[in-house]
Amino acid sequence: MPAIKFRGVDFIQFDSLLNDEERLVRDTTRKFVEDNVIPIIEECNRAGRFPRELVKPMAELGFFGASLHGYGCAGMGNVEYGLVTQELERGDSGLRSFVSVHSALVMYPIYTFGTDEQKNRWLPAMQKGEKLGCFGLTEPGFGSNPGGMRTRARKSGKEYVLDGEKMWITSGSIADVAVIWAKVEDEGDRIRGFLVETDRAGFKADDVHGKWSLRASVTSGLSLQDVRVPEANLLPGTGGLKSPLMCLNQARYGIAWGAIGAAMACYDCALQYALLRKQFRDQPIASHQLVQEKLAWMITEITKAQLLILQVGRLKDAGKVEHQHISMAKRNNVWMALECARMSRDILGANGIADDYPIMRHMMNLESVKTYEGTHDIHTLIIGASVTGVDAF
Ligand code: TGC
Ligand code: FAD
Repeated sequence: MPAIKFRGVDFIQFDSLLNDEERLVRDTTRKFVEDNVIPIIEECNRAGRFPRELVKPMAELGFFGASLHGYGCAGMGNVEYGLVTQELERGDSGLRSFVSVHSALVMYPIYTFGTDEQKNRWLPAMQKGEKLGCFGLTEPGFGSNPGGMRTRARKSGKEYVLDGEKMWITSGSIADVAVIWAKVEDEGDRIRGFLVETDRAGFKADDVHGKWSLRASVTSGLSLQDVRVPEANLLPGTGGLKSPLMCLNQARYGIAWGAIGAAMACYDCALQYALLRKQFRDQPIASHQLVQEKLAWMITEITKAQLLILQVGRLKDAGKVEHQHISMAKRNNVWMALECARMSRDILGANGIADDYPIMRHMMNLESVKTYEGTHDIHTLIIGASVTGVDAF
């Protein structure tokens, strides 16, 4: 089989719904991925290696904090930002994950909840990729229910002392700063966010090994034992679970676009393969109705997913988006992408399990994407609560 090269996916002239800047950002990111990610990603995936050499070029293209204004950030619209994550995830979910966490879960809370001093210290350096961030919400015992967290902060003179464990933290061991969510004992256990430099005494990050998913992304457990930070490290605008959930809205939005990228990679690969691969009477497998049914399902679902997230993006630009809209897009688009990966893998037969093709890697990555940032079922319940007015958590 000749090598299969991605050709882009657009069934209903979706491009005509984008403006010139949006198409330009999409095309620039696509070229970056084609030139820099595709040639190395299978090796990174095999080796379990995060391609750190891509951090600087991604910074130069304005991918970090892309939708923020000032501090050297690109000030992109939400659809432009989404198209960046779509293209990055067409390369690999792990790379998109790195950008999502750095931008939406670390730069965004500093930008939204931080002091001028915190913003000036961290945002320009993070935009340039000179400093990296991670986001510590999940704990070993509290994933879907972060409000149960055990991590505590207590005031001691002009410092806070943090104690606790965080688990499954993307970029944990490569980060310079961690946004740590903790209950503040002196404030009746109110949840607040802290900027914790990762070289502080008592802070430790240990990587999770043996992952079959997101192998090109670093995932760590964090331990904080009597970690002292100055009171100036508290993010003053944070207060309650609502604050980390506001960050999650930003990241979930990017994931809903990103999943389309992974689906497109799988679908386009399967389509090209089906036209080349011959079985029975020397005919391509694309000529069989059962194969066409799979391709038709995939292109229909990809197209519906594009329209859903585009509308959510337009609402976000207009300041009208609600978190349940983002939940619907994250839930639907990641499910859709995982189904596309499974169908595409099937179309490639035995070749589908080998890393000569990107499909199995995307499928394994998407298993994590289905779980993180709110599991599929948690988003079902968020939508359910929105339409019924009744919480079923
Ligand atoms: P609940 O009582 O419903 O809400 C607490 C307060 O927050 C408000 N709220 C939100 N605000 C903004 N955005 C949202 N999405 C919000 N959802 C709820 C809510 O109105 C309330 O406000 P107030 O003023 O009344 O205090 O909280 P709950 O404890 O019942 O939990 C709700 C639930 C289950 C939906 C929530 O905890 C949840 O979303 N759980 C999933 C956890 C999760 O997504 N974790 C992600 C960790 S980070 C990660 O996975 C990074 S992966 C790497 C990558 O991105 O690539
Ligand atoms: P659980 O909450 O234990 O859920 C297990 C199962 O029970 C799921 O199917 C879930 O849907 C179901 N369930 C739970 N509650 C209910 C309910 N009320 N009703 C019905 N079903 C329910 N977290 C961070 O803070 N920062 C990160 O950077 C980060 N990166 C991650 C990277 C990777 C690769 C992974 C896999 C996870 C990452 N996470 C991160 C953690 C992620 O957000 C959690 O894994 C996720 O929120 C789910 O929590 P859990 O794994 O503890 O599963």
